[in-house]
Amino acid sequence: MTSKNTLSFGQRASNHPNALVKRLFQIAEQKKTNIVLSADLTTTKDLLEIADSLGPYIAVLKTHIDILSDFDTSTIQGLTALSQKHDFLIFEDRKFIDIGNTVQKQYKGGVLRIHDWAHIVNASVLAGEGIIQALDQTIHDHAGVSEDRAILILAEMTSKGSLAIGDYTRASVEIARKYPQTVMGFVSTKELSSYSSDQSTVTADNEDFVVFTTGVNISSKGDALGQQYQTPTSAMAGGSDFLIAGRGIYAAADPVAAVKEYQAAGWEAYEQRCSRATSSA
Ligand code: 5BU
Repeated sequence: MTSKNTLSFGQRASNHPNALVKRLFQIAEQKKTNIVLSADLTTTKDLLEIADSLGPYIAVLKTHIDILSDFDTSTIQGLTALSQKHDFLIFEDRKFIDIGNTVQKQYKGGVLRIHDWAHIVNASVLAGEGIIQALDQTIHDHAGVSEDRAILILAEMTSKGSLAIGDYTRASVEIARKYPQTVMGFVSTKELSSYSSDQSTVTADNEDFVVFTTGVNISSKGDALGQQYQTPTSAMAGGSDFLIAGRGIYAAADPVAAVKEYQAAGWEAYEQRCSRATSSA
């Protein structure tokens, strides 16, 4: 199987079976951005302010909704309104990691009601396939919004000493292949379509997983707690599609200037990849 990621987002949108992925590719093409802002702010006011000022330059806003000190319904109303105003998707970086039955309750219910508002969520397959089955079932149970919801499997992590490697990463790919309607791709440091230990699970011709790469920073190599960064250019060279950046953007002296710099770097690398593929075809 060859990766589809040398095609343009527009081409991938027209062939893609998943409605939310089509929409994501269309947003990226229209706004000329493959930036996912990791908006790790801890009050609703700060979160909504940064989402409003940087919204025009991003394709997706990634949240950690449980780090807010004042979460309430106005948080979600505000985020949803800004997602419509600026045309970005919302990705709750919840990293579900429990038995399926518990995860369904965490996804649908509780105070956070994540399924109501997050277009994208992510999950680890450490506990096995049941977790993806559970999320997939919840999405399918909600006809009407189901075409607006998708899952990323957390196939690798950026932190030093991460154990999300090797067999774990291969299992992530194999499980993803079984849920093409709801698993849109991976959070990983690179493109993973060649990862598989089991040839029987391979490989529909139209398979086109979307790769979200976190740990992206233009000016830092890491932090004091094990985070490891790569640049937008190196992430794109590894086959990433969407670049997740947090402190490199929102903690910059001028976040609007910073997001524009990340947007330009990510988009230039994307266009170069497409044009290299065209000229070698
Ligand atoms: P930063 O400020 O760009 O370092 O923030 C990175 C964000 O991405 C932060 O919200 C993390 O929780 C998230 N993250 C990560 O850093 N590494 C990973 O492997 C995964 C998520 Br999965």
